Amino acid sequence: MDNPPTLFERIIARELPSDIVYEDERFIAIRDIAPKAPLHLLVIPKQVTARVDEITDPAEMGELWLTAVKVARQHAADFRLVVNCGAGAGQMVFHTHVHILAGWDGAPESD
Ligand code: DGP
Repeated sequence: MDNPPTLFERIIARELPSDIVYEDERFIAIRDIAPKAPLHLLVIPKQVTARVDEITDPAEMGELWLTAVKVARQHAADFRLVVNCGAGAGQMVFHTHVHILAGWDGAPESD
């Protein structure tokens, strides 16, 4: 049986609203609903994997990171890219995505 669509698939299908800042054939980028930085975007592959460690094709992984960098550079000169992989690392939505965090006034507090 097919898995039910993920939250992000429903956003990609426009079944749920979101603030889309970028889209191409293979990726979408949206503003995070609960921003943890002045700029907080999510770059989401349209091809679903639950976790980033399920991506085994180097080209697919490279494209994800290159797209994240491209979208980040459209919004900020300096930025942080974060992927939470697994519930123990804070992942809540099990559809792989890269967080773009930026826009601090000076450097963020390190953690
Ligand atoms: P993670 O914990 O890495 O799985 O990150 C999931 C992120 O998704 C979290 O920062 C909040 C965000 N998020 C959850 N639900 C929605 C939603 O309905 N819309 C948007 N734009 N973001 C969401």
